[in-house]
Amino acid sequence: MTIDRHLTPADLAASLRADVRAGLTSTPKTLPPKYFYDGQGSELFEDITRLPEYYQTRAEATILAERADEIADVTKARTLVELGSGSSEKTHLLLRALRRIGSLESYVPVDVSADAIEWAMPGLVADYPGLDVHGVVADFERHLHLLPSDGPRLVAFLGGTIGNFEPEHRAAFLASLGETLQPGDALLLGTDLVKDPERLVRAYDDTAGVTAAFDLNVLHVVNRELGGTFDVDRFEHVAVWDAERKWIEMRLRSRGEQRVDVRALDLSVDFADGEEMRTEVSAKFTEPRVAAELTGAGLRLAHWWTDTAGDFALSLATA
Ligand code: AVJ
Repeated sequence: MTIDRHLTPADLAASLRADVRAGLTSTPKTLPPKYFYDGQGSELFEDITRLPEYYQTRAEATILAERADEIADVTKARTLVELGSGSSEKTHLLLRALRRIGSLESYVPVDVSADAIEWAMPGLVADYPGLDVHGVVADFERHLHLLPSDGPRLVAFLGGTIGNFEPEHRAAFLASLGETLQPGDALLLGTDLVKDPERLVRAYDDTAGVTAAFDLNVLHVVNRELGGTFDVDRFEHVAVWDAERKWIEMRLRSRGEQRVDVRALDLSVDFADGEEMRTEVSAKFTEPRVAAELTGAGLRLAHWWTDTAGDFALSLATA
């Protein structure tokens, strides 16, 4: 069990400062979704995954349960690299299937959070005797070339998180994956699919208000980490479907005119009454679009699997 660290706490603090400054001084104002996930935000996200309106996590788990053996047979992966949190039941489905066919030697969870990796590793080592668990603390948008390369590798990027990237950013990320993957390696990608806009909006604006609390939590993060003075009660959660760009946007709308200071940035920003700050985009896909974007990155869509309702897809792409 080893951990490579390509990001220090100081690096993370510096990106938070730069991102919050850039976002709050741009028009319209934005905050990047990656800062949702402090301890409280991660718990709220877990709660989201159990909401009746939020079908994605269940749909992806169903597909994976049905397809894990096939994925193992097709990839015969020696190394499973997982981009993003690596402690979920979905990871276990893949690990079990790859162990069953005897190909798997190492599991590489990659996350920006050292805590997330350190927390998950001992349990994985205990559950899979002999498996080399090799954590990597890294920004997988920048450090892909530093990942262990014992092939064949299966790189899993699940949960639909790729939907949080804006198009240019997503293209750059896929291109760098395309360059990193060697012949024989594969990418397993989870994407949420275009569907009835009303269902999509409900998935991001649930009746219990959990998603609203998750969205507002980013203001607590800025207050705590950067000495912000956001009055969280004076913002409200909004979810909007952008039919042209095919994405859900989460926003925080200012209730009334207000000034917010961010002391660590020496910054004051004014919000107009009703002004909306964008906190997340979550893009929704179709098969042709995923196929085209993979092709554009030098990858080939080899398998496309959905749940019966056609809500969510897992793609297996080869280098
Ligand atoms: C974890 C990024 C896939 O976009 O659906 C859930 C995050 N935001 N509810 C998503 C999220 C609001 C989620 N991802």
